[in-house]
Amino acid sequence: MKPAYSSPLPLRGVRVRDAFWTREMELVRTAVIPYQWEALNDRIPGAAPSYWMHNMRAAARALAARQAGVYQPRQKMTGMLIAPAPGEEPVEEGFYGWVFQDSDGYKWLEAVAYQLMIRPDPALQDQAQQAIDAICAAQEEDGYLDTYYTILGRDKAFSNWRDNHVLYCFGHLTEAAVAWRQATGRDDLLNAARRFGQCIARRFGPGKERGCPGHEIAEMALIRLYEETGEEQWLKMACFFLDVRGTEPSTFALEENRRRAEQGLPPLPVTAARYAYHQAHVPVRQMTEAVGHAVRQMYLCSGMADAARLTGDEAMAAACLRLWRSAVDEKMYVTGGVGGTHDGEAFSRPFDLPPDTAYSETCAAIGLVFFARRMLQLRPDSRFADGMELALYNTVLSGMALDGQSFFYVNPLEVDPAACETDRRLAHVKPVRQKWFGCACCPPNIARIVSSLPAYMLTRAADTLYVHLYIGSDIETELGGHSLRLRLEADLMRDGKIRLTVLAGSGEGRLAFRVPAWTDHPAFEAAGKEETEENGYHIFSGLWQPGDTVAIDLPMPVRALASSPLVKEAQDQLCFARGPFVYCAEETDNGNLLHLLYVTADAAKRARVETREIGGLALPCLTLPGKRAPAADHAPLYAPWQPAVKRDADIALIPYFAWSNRGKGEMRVWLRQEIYR
Ligand code: FUB
Ligand code: ZN
Repeated sequence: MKPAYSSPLPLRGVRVRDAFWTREMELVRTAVIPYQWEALNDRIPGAAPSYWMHNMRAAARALAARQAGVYQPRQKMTGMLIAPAPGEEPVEEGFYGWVFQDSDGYKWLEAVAYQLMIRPDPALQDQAQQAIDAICAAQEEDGYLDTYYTILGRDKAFSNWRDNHVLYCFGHLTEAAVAWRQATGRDDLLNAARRFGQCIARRFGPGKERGCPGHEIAEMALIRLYEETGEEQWLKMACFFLDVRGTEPSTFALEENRRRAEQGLPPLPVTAARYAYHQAHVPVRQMTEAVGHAVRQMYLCSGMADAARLTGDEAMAAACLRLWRSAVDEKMYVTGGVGGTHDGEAFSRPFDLPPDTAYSETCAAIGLVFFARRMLQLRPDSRFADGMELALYNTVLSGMALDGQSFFYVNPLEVDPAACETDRRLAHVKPVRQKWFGCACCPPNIARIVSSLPAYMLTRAADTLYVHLYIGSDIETELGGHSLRLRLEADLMRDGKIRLTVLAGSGEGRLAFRVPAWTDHPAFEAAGKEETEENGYHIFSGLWQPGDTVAIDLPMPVRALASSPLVKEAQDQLCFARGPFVYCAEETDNGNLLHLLYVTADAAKRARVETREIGGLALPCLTLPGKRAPAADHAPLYAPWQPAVKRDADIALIPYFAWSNRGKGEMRVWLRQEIYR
C-alpha cells in the first residue's frame, strides 16, 4: 500500500522542551537574532559589513531619483563583490556586497517570524517591521524587487538568471513572507512577494519566455506560497522552472551568449559540464547523481520533492530518490556535511571526501535537512530522518559558535591552523569562526532553521503521527480527526530513554517512532496497542487516551565508524559517535600533532562518557584509551623503518559541533587506527 503523504505540524502546535534544543533556540532568539540585526545594519565592529539596510535604502533613493528623472547609476555591474575603494566610505546611492545581498535580511526576517510564533515579542516585531518597511520602499512600481538591479541598472533586470540570483532573492523573500504572515497575520511582505512573482510571471512562463533559477530556492518557496495561499499560479510557476531546467535550448546558454554578443564575442558551445554546476545539464526527471554547487543541488532536490508530492509526479519522485542516494550514500561526510570540494563549492566524485580540504558548507547541510524533511513527507523512511538528524546535530550546529556570535561557512573534518593560514589550497578553511562574512549566506540560514526546528521533528498523515527526531516537546495534533495533546520527553545529550504521554484528548490512529540507525536493541512499549514495523518506524495503533504512554529505550553505545574502502582519505582511520553526535579530537585536550594519535575499534567499548563544560555548556564528552606515537624532534625525514614505540594515551573527544570554542588549535574527526597483526 502506498503510504499517504505527510505534512509537518504547524509550528505553533509544537513547543520544544528539550535541555539541548531549547537552549539552542533561546540562543538564536536572545543572541543570534539581535547580533544579526546589528550585522545587517553594519554595526559590528571589526566584522565584514553586510550593507543590507544600506542597499534597501539606496534602492528606495534610486527609485525616487528615477521618478524625478535624475537617476544615474554610479557603479558598474560586475557580478562580483562590490566594496568601497580602500580608504573610501560607501556612497549613499551605491550598491555594496554580492548580487544576492538582499537574501541575508530575508533569512533573518524568516527566523524572526518563527521566533515570534514561539513567543510574542513586540520590540522584535517592530524591528522586523522596520526591515519590511525598508523592503517595501525598495520595491518598484511593477513589483520588481532586487536592490542590485534597481540601483545598478533595471534595464538589465532579467538578463542573467544564471549568475545573478534574481530568483534566489525572490525565493528567500517569499519564504520570509509566508513565515511573516503565519507569525503576525500581516500581508505586507506577502504582497511584496506576490507582486514580484507577478512581475516575473508577466514575462516568463509557458507560452512566454523560458528561464529558470541559476541558484535554486524559488521552486520550494513558490510551493510554500502556493500552500499558504492556495493560489495555483505559484505551483505552476515552480513546475515551470523545474520543467525548463536542463532542457534544450538551454536558457543559461542563451543568456551567456547574449552577454558575449553584447561584448562582440562569438557564441560558445554549451557543455554539460559547464551546466552541471547549476544542475542544468539534464532535465530534472533524468537526474541520477548529485552534482555541482551543493547548496543549489540540495535546494533543487527540496523543490523537486515538494512538486512530486503535490502533483503526484512519480518520475520526479524517483529522481529525488536517486539524488538522495547519490548525495547521502556516496557523497556525504560522516558529519552529515555535503560538498566535498571548494572548487565550485560543489559535490565532488562519489567517495571523494577529503577531511582537510572539505567544503561542507553550512548552507549545504541545511539544504540536506530541507531535502530530507520533504522526502519524509513523500515517503516516511527512517533513512531520510537519519540523514536529516546527522546533518542537523553536527554540521548545521558546527556552523555557529556556542555563544552564537561567530560562524563557520566551511566545516572541515580536520584542521591544522598553521596549514590553513599559510597554504592557499586551504584558504577556504578557517580554524576559528568568523564574526560575519562578505558572503554571509550561512549565519542567517542557521538562525532560520534552528528557529523552525519543529518543522523537522514530526510529520502527520491522516491517521499517523510520525516522530522523526527525538526532541523533548509538547505537541498539539490531530489523529483520526480528533485533537490530542502529547508530551514527548527526551534528552539525547544524556541518553536514549524517551517517553511519550497523552496529556489530553482522545483519538484513534497510529503513532510511528523512528528506529534510528545509531541504536542497537531498541525497546518500544505501549500497553494495549497493536505493534508493527514499517520502513524503519515502530508503529503503535489503537485508541489513544489521556494517561496512555509509550516508553522507548534507544541504547546509545559509543560506536567506532569506518568509511567505505572507496574513501581514500579515511582508510585505516576511525571516527567515534554516540547517538546523533559525531565526535572529534581537539588540540586543547590532546596536545598538537593529532595525526600521531592511534585508536582501536575496541576503544569504543571502553570509552567513558563524561559531562564536561565547553563554552559554558555541559556536553557529553568521551575519553578513550588510545596511543600516541612519538614525535622525535630531530628525527631525519627518512630513515630505515623501525617499530614506533607508542605510549598509552587517554584520548579526549568532544561533540563535533562544539569544536573551536576554546581558541585556535588542531582538530580531527578521523583518527588513525592502531592495527594489530
Ligand atoms: O550564491 C548564494 C550563496 O552564497 C550560496 O548558496 C553559497 O554557497 C554562497 O556561494
Ligand atoms: Zn552558506
